[in-house]
Amino acid sequence: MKTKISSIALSIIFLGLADCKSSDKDDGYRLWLRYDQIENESVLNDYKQIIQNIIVTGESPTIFAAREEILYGLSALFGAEVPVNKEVKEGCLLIGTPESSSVINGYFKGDTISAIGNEGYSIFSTQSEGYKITVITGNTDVGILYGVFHFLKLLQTRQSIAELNIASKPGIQNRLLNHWDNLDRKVERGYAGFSLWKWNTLPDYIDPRYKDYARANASVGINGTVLTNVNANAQVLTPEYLEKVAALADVFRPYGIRVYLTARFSAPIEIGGLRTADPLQKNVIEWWNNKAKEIYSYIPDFGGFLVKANSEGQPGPQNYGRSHAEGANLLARAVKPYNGIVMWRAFVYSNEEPEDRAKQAYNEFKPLDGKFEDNVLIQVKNGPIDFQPREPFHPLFGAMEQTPVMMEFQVTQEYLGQDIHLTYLAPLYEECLHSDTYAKGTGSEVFKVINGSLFNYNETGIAGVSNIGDDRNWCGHPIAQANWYALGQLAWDPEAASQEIAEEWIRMTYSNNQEVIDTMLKIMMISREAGVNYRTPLGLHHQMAWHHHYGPGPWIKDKPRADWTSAYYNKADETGIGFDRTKTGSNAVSQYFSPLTELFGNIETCPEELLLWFHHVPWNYKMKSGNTLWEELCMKYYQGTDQVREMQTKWNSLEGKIDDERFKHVQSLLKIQVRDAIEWRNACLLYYQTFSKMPIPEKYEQPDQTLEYYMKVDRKYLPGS
Ligand code: GCW
Repeated sequence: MKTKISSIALSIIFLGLADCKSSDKDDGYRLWLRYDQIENESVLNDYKQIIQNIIVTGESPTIFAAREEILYGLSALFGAEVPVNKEVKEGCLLIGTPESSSVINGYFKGDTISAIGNEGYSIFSTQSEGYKITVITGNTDVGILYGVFHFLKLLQTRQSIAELNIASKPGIQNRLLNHWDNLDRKVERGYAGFSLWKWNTLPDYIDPRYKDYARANASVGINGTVLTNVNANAQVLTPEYLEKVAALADVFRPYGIRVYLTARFSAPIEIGGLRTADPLQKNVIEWWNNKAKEIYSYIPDFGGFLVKANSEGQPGPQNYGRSHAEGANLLARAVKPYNGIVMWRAFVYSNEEPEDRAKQAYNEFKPLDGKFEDNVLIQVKNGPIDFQPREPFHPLFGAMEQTPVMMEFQVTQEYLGQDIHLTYLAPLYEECLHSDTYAKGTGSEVFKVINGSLFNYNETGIAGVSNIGDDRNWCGHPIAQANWYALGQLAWDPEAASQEIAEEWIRMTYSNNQEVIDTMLKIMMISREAGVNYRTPLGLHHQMAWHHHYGPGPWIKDKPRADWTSAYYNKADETGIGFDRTKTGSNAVSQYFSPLTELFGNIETCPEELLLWFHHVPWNYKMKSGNTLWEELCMKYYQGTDQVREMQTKWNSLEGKIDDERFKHVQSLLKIQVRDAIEWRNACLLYYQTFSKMPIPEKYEQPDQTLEYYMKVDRKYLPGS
């Protein structure tokens, strides 16, 4: 799928020289599209030698967007305007499709450019009539826009542009953000302010930010956005709102971004005046068909629907005794004439069933494989519970041969410190994407499921639950921008390495100074593991406080639903701790392919990082290190707090090397994170200790508060819940 030839590691030529003075202020608004002037004279001169003038051919809103970006980006980076030419001369940056430029056409002799499809691009250095030139091309205008962003990235990350030969195309078709944004602008699990969408002033007022949002997404290849919360409100499907949605779609369209909406299954009742939403009833079918027609009259390239049905109180086909397939197909048929898709979420677990929650989605959907219309994708969270700091991959990846399964990652940090803790999530994404499902033997990794190559899916997709709000810096925590960036990069190339993505992002967003890069890389690359260690090491999960999910709450029990409590998941008692998902327990291991069933199912071979996910383990069980389980648990929790302190020390060393504004912001947040990590560690260990009855080894700093103290911590009014 991927034919990317440039490698940041290979072609970095210019290192050193900080681009930022410590007195600089940067509020983070520009994200990774800062285009600060290149300060290193020799680098700048080399670039200016190669790019002396520009030609952009073609006429379309997308080409205009590409032209605006390249002119703005280059003049900002160069500190001088680059002249726009009509004819090719020495040092020309020639941009266009083979159709719009006869010179470019000459290189491809009338053929479309194979290997880059209809969204990819090619960037190459070449000669035209004796002049050295650089070409950015694609088969489509949006391919060119992506190429322009890639080219600007080369300059922003100070790579050589002398001998370019780059071809790149996306590995996944539908690359989306999911906004859990409500119509009152509150964002479910959103921590970066209110929703960007100002429904009350749309469609008349177009906030300039909408365009910057589109630019940022296009720069990482995101081509779709679901505007509304999966806990859906049917009102968004009324004409009053469709007009507003259409206005947003108009802003996003030049940037290759389609809009999607969440469909509330009971909409025919709530806004249509019907008595039922039964998917097999004629009037319900008609209602959705008409609704789709109406939506497309407002938004001709509307992407389709995302649906959460029969999950956590949302209505769905099962209310009428119908299956998920019958529900999904109803909507799929309605949007099919217009090339729309339906993304039907597999995040379901029943109120009534006593079955292990981790097993329920598979049990529900596996029997429906092959029963869906061909424009339905099943959207599956990365793990079988719910975006925990660490989960094994969801067993539905690999289980659905005939129905496309798409990925849902959470970019917003619901369980990983929200907008306060520094957590770079790409290592989590990478771990999941590279997990081998063994669906067709060794080498059946999750990324091959979602890029469609394993089962030849006709549609492929990936979605990230957005962490964006109207905070000036978009994502709350300054480093959280990296998670938005990484989601886009992995959607484009699901095999990309999290560390390379981080390096690019640091270079563009902070500095090309090697010391800054090295330091920030170390902090970012350890941050997710640190977060696992101080919250839920060794496969523990769902130990967070009730409702807001921010702090610790391993003692949570006796709530209306057992599977919303921590005790349900830790199963801590005098004999040990952990959830038995082997044959003697819930047998969730049987949902995986062999050899994983056996590997996970055997306490001796189960990876220790998932041990308590799959096993109830005695407190004095001997771990590979020689420690007992209790000692190992203590060791991990203390390692977690040490790692955060290490992150803090490293960050402090950046003072004066990056701008003061963001330096101080992260510095302050890290102080809170250290405090919180200690709270997590102490609270969890003190609680588990009531069962293990073993001491926290003396070599560790002992908790300075009692369990009762931690149990009384009551955070009120946290955002997002
Ligand atoms: O992660 C959980 C959240 C809910 C969310 C749900 C889901 C939108 O706590 O707030 O609801 O999952 O993914 O549907």
